Amino acid sequence: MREDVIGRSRVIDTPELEAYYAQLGRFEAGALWTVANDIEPWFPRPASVPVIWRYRDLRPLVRQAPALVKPEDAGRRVVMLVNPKRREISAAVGLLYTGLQVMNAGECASAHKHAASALRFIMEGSGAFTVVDGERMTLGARDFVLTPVGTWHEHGVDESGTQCIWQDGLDIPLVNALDANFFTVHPNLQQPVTQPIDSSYAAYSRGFLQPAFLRQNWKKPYSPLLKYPWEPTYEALCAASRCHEGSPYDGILMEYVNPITGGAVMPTIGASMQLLPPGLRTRAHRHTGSFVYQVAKGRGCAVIDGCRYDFEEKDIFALPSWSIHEFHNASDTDDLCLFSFNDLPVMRALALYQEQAYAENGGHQPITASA
Ligand code: GTQ
Repeated sequence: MREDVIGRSRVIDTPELEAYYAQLGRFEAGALWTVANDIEPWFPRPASVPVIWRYRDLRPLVRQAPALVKPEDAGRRVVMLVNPKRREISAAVGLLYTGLQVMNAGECASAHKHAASALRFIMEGSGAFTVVDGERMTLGARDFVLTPVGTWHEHGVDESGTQCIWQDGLDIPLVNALDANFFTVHPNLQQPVTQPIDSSYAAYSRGFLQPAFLRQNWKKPYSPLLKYPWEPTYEALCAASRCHEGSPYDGILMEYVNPITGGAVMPTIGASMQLLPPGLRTRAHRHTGSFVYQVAKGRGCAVIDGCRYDFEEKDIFALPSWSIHEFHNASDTDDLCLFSFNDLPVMRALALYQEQAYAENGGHQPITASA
């Protein structure tokens, strides 16, 4: 769209200019003023749109996958969640990927590593495990686990377990946008377990106590703690909510952190769990950064750029950068907990983080449509 503002491109094309553009094109060149207003928007204009993926729609299809493909043939048997405006890069929102992985009892995927960083949030089933650089972790519903950049990892379910479904979150589109992705299959397809089960959790799980014998040796750019189980997470949220109001925009939001730095769990991906007490409606705001949410507990709605998205437990939704959003716990009796992961570590490292409160209507935005 043509803008008529001094300081912006406002050239009116003529046949002479069109001919000039054609000449430039012959030499892989172009006139900046033909695209300047598009490539330098006044504020972020995300390609991604808000999307909600309802678990009741997807669960039967995810559960169908094991009858159709074997994990050893699929590599990873995953139903990916794709933003309709980001199909060409398989992103859920911005430069973040997400998918639902399903594994039957007794199945295990081959070990591999990649430059992309990954996380899992367990949705259902028992007996799931993941092995990361020789450490085997047992996983239950709503546990959060990291498989950071460059780590050998594989996932499976014990013979004695049940079919498991978990959400994968990765920065694949980001790493590909930077032309920096590598992928290696483990030479033995399975890696040896070299440490006691859940050993990083044993050492690092009490944030206010740090293992002095370990932390001085930790030089990696991600958290040495790889598993963040649900029970202590929920306990911490409930304890904080008894004493604090929380943020007007996010309620009682707790970031999963690298216990050594207090910063994000991985260099490119941050993650949080937030509690919104019964009936709470947050104020609207917007900020840079793309977010993928999963409803860990309860039900409610998000209002994103005026459109209302009602959600239930295990639904997943995408919040594009700079979209005005607010949350509402629809229950008067039950907590609402939202798990989310995001690209905030990238935004912050590149000095691109911006935040703005929505000022009208007591901080709430008008709802113009329902998804
Ligand atoms: O398990 O590392 O959903 O590499 C997509 C790509 C999971 C994984 C996905 C992956 C993985």
